[in-house]
Amino acid sequence: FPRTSLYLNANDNVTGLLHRRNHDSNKGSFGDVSIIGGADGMCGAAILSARGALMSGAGKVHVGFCTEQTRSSMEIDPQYPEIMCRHANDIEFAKSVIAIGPGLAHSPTAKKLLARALNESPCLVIDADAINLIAQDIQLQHQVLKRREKNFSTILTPHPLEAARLLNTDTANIQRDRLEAISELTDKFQTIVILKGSGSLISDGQTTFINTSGNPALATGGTGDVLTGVCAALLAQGLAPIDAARLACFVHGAAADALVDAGTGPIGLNASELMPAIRRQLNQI
Ligand code: NPW
Ligand code: AMP
Ligand code: MG
Repeated sequence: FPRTSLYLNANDNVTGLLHRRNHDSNKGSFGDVSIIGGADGMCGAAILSARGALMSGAGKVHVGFCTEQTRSSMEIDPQYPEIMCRHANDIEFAKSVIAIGPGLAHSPTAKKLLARALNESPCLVIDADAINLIAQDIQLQHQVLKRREKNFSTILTPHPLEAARLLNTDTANIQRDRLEAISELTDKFQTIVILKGSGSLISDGQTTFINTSGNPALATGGTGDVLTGVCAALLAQGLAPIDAARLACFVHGAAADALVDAGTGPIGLNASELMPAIRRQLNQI
């Protein structure tokens, strides 16, 4: 028997999670997101997360690039100059919602930044290489657990191979029983978990949702980085972590479904094209 209650994550279940904007609201009302990642050669991953956050309604978006130099690898995102680019050391970890991992790599600097984020950031999305670093380091795993004691919010977003690394197993074993895998992940890390893939699962350990949107057009580099930015933006706009996680999964998948219906996929849909469609979903829902 499943150890948690199981629900579908469909249009009807996510409607109303993101409230209508007050007429007199300002950018401060919609929070501040900082993406930490984008080591040399993978700048794009952090940029995709930042754009995903911007297009999902965050009030302000920063990227902190994790380079070995003290300077940022990019001064500006030319396509979206709204995004503020700097070195990760110059991000205020305690003040904004932090999403760490896209293109972070495994350098000593990456590990230090992750330890800081785990300690200092009250609201944190952990993805990609941040997950891989945690999987390899028991100290970092303890730091994840400590966040629960401090009442800090955490969303962990592994794909099946990242989940396998966290549970010291292989992808086939994760995919054989995904409900069991997510239950082991919530038990082990005491966080909200999104186990990505066809029919992403979202769980807080008590309740598990099966996402109903999405299709294989999403099976292309960068779509997970976008999802991380969407999660962070929804947290910044005040959603509870479980609600941010499931609304993000739903609109991310629904955007891909709408694009495929319009003929922009499944072949050749790319992560950049997904973002305007996510924005449309968020405004329609
Ligand atoms: P296979 O091939 O089936 O054995 P990795 P990554 C598996 C950054 N990126 N169901 C599958 O394994 C990221 O942010 C940068 C089953 C797949 O080949 C990270 O920092 C980009 N299996 C870094 O690269 C754009 C599944 O996992 C393997 C699965 C490495 O991240 C791309 C890949 O996992 C990328 O986002 C599923 N649903 N999904 C940029 N533009 O800068 C995945 N797998 O080896 O951890 O590599 O995910 O690419
Ligand atoms: P990542 O592997 O981190 O880039 O994340 C890939 C994103 O695409 C996740 O949100 C997955 O749930 C989604 N995705 C990948 N393949 C599929 C698929 N076949 N069906 C639905 N969603 C998928
Ligand atoms: Mg990824």
